Amino acid sequence: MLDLDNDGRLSLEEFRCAWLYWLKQVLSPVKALIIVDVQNDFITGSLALKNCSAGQDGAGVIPVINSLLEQDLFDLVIYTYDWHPENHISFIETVDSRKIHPTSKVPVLRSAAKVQEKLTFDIDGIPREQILWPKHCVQGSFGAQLADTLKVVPNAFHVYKGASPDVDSYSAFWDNSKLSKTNLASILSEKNVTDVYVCGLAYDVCVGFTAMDSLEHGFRTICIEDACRGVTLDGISRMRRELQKKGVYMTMSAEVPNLT
Ligand code: VGL
Ligand code: ZN
Repeated sequence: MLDLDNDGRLSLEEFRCAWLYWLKQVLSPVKALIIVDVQNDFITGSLALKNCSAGQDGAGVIPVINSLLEQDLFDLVIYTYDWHPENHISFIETVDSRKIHPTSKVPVLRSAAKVQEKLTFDIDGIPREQILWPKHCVQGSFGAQLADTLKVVPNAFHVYKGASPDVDSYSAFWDNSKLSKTNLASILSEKNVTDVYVCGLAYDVCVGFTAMDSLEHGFRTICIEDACRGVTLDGISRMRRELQKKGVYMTMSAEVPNLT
């Protein structure tokens, strides 16, 4: 990858790239764990993963994550929250109150819209695609709280996403239309993080998109697979393949202590 000049010397620019992309990671890794959306609604509430087609129990991630936290393997821990207002664009219950864009495959009867159906809404004249979900993680509700058996470490950061009514946010870095950023990237760069470990709910939605954006921000990104649960089996395997293709490392929690 290094392109040495004719004398075999490394230019400053090449060194800068080498430092940024791998030397820093190897010589002084700073590890962050991002615990994505381990909230009641994905475990026992309106979007309980065990009722979704993969039939996975969201609560299964809790002992795995708690054990990772007890081993004190990370320099920084971040808890993310899906954090929606009452009239959020993703809620199937409020479809009727929204304007559909002409390019949308509008269901004949809007009230017959289905969960996980993709509609195109009209947001100030601009089409915006959105997958519908049952109302979940409403700001301040019980469903939006972290599962109470999840260990919360002191000095952790708490990042909230999806708070704007008209745009969803699967990634904890950006909303789905990249209109605005959360404070996650600045937390990670302020703390000089090099390695981002991701886990939580749901593998094929918020964990996956957070991992992709982590990679895009230049962090070495590692997905702890046994600390994730997903919505659909097909979605999980597609997300897994996509993440691996892009360069996200896949690991299991037992291996994490052996990684740099
Ligand atoms: C999520 C569906 C809708 C998630 C959030 O956290 O994975 N999934 N909103
Ligand atoms: Zn959501």
